[in-house]
Amino acid sequence: MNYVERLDSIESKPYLFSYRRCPYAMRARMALVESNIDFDLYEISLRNKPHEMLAISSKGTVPILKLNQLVLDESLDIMKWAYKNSNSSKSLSLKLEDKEVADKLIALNDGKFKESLDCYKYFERYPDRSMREYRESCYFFLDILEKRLQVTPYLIGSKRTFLDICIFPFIRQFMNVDKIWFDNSKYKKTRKWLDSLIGSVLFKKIMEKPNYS
Ligand SMILES: N[C@@H](CCC(=O)N[C@@H](CS)C(=O)NCC(=O)O)C(=O)O
Repeated sequence: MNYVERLDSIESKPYLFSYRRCPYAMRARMALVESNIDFDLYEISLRNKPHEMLAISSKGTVPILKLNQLVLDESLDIMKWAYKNSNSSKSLSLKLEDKEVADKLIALNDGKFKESLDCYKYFERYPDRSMREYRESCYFFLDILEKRLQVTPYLIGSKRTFLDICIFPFIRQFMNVDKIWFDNSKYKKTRKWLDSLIGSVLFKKIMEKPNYS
C-alpha cells in the first residue's frame, strides 16, 4: 500500500502528522494517548513535508490532526479535541480559577517564553546578545513555574493536568540546552517536576520511534 492509499483506507480513524522532537507535536501526542484515542501517526521530515500534509493545511506546521472532514492544525486545538472525545477518565475540566491560570501560563509559554527559548537554543544565530543573556531572558517564566511547584508537585495541584502537558516539552528543551547549568540552578522543584514527566509511562510511549511495517 502506498502512502495515499494508506491514508484513504483509514479515513475514519484520526491521523496525526507529527515530528517526534517538536514540543507542540509532543503535547498533542500526549493528549491523544492519555485520552485513549486510537490514531495513526505519520512522522514527517520538516525539510521535506509530504504533499498530503500541505494539501490539508497550507501553514506547513506540525502537529496536524485529520479526522474525516475535520482538520486541526494547532496543537492546543488537538489537545482540547482529544480530551473532549476522551475514551479515558481523564478530562479537561479544570475549576474556573484554575482555567484562568492555565490560559495565562499557556499564553506566556507559547508567546514570550518560546521566543526567548528559541534565542537561547539558537544563540549562535543571534549574535546581538550572549547565550547567558538569552538564558536570563527565560528566567521570568521559570520563576513563575518554580514558585508554583514549591507549593504543589504539578502546576495545578497534586495531579498532572492539561497544563503540565502543554508546558513541559518546552521546559525540557530549555533544560537540554545546558543540562549541567540547569541541574545546578535554583530551579530545583522545576527539575523534579520535569523528572516526573519525562519518566512517565505517557511520555515514554509518545517518544517511541514510529515503526512502519
Ligand atoms: N502554533 C502551532 C506551532 C507549531 C509549530 O511551530 N511547529 C513547528 C515544529 S516544532 C513546525 O512545524 N515548524 C515548521 C517548519 O519548521 O517548517 C501549534 O501549536 O501547533
